Amino acid sequence: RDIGVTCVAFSGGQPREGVDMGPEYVLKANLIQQLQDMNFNVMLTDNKIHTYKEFFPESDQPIGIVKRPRTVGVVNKILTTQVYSHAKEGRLALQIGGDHSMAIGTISGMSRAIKERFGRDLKVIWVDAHADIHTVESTESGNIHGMPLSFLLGLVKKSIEGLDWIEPCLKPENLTYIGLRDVDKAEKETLKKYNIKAFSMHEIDRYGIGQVVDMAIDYLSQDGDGQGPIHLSFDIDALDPSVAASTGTPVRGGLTFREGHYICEALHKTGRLVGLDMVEVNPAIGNHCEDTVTVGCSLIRATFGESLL
Ligand code: DIR
Ligand code: MN
Ligand code: MN
Ligand code: MN
Repeated sequence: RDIGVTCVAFSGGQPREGVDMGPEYVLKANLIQQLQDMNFNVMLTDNKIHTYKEFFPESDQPIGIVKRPRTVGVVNKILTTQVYSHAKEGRLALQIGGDHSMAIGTISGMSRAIKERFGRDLKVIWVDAHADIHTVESTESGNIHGMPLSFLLGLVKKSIEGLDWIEPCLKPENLTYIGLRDVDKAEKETLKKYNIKAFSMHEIDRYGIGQVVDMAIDYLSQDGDGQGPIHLSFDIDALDPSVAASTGTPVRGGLTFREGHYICEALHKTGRLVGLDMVEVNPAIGNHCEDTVTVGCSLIRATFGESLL
């Protein structure tokens, strides 16, 4: 099979420098060769990692407290087209980040391609310590990496400059979270209001990761033939900081190494995965960033079917 790989060397959705170096480190850790060794035909979107530096104009002043809306908007517009191009040709789409604001583009592009190819709605599994569902009105930090889902779900009625092109493309019933443990008050209200399925660390403790992933997949299998395409958006901060320390907003009490991999392996087994975002790897944080980079590579391989036996 073919994999289209898009590097998103972008940090504008949050304040910490270094997350834009995620793709460079992941590629240096030999990911492309590893995927080729798994017999994938790998196609890179760009020969050279695009830094997006030209899209950080001084003029991109905050709107309210929302930071860099135009920059995040233009980068995600490009990303939408890139992911769409891979997915409409039937390639698996791998996006390496970069901060999680990039999911605006990856899921916009993927859902458009899936709609055109199969006439169906995309389903999303969001693995994260955070819910990333703040609106431009409810955000406390102003960082757009905490808001991508509110745009994709169309929760924001009035548009803001730079982000007004985003079309709602995800239905609340097609979204499921795994790994949550740092959800802000307004986000909790949104999850309740829209009845969004979420398996927090509490449910993982209660049922074990095996049952949680089964329940997540069952939940996303209730329409049509029960085989709707799934996109996995994996924020590395879902893992416990003892496993993945090099990330901008670590939260203790996270997924173990195996729990993270199990999610990827089980989703691979469904045969329904069409895309993967691996985001928030920040090589500038911590003393052993190669450890987090290595875990990121290994989660990617697990998602694309690397087997243990
Ligand atoms: C917090 C932290 N909820 C915010 N969010 C994220 O800034 O809105 N950290 N996504 O990774
Ligand atoms: Mn997070
Ligand atoms: Mn996130
Ligand atoms: Mn080390």
